[in-house]
Amino acid sequence: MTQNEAFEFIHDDTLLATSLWANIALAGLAILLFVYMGRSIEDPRAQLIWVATLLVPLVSISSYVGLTSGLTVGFLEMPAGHALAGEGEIFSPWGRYLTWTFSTPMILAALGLLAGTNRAKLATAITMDVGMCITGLAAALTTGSYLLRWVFYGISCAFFVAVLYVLLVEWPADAAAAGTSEIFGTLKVLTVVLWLGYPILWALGSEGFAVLDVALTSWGYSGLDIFAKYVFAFLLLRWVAANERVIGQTSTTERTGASPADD
Ligand code: RET
Repeated sequence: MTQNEAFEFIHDDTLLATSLWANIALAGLAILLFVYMGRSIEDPRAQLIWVATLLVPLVSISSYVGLTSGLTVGFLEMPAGHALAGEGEIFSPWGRYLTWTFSTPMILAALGLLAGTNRAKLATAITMDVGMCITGLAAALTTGSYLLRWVFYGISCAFFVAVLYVLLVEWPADAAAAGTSEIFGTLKVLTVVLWLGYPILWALGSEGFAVLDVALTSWGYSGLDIFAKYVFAFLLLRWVAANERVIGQTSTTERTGASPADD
């Protein structure tokens, strides 16, 4: 199928098209709002959190323009065993899974910095997260074997468990030491609950058991994205802009804490 045909396929289906355009509009608004909200942040660590947060809607708008234009979607024949096997070529918005590789590490970087964590834990969370996204992409694109689609799904879930562990066990303790427990706690719950929705939706959607059709699956992701990206980022940024000094102190504590000269 040509890109032009893909573009027409998307725009012939109002529900599908609006699920994509709604996010382009919201990401655009979020970018303007976040630039405005961060305009007077001066502490370098708070600025880093701000940049990571701003990258979330920036990646998102690029991702959704890719999907809407037909550039990052494909049409795949599902293997025997899949609910849609033999039904012709099935719409696959693989660009979503690809761009999560860039957006979700930004979310984790912002959260990790907020918790005042160290580089080892930050690197662990981010690399495991990238593993999750890439193997999720592989699951969506595998058409040779139905079983292997789910094997990739399982591998992706294993990476996800590592991310959840850092979020639920390691970073709450770091945030307590950094004095950012309250906001971290709120954002942690929001993140964990919403992120769990993605693998559930994948399993129920057209890539998995196909209980939901293509347009509903797409709206599912778009809805999760609205909360996991824009609402999440807004709450984080509002707090950072108002509590820059707490973040500044976090970096000082970490530096002194890590210095061997202290012992
Ligand atoms: C997949 C399918 C394979 C198993 C797992 C998944 C998890 C995806 C997640 C995505 C989060 C995306 C966000 C995007 C915002 O930009 C790939 C669906 C575990 C957790 C928050």
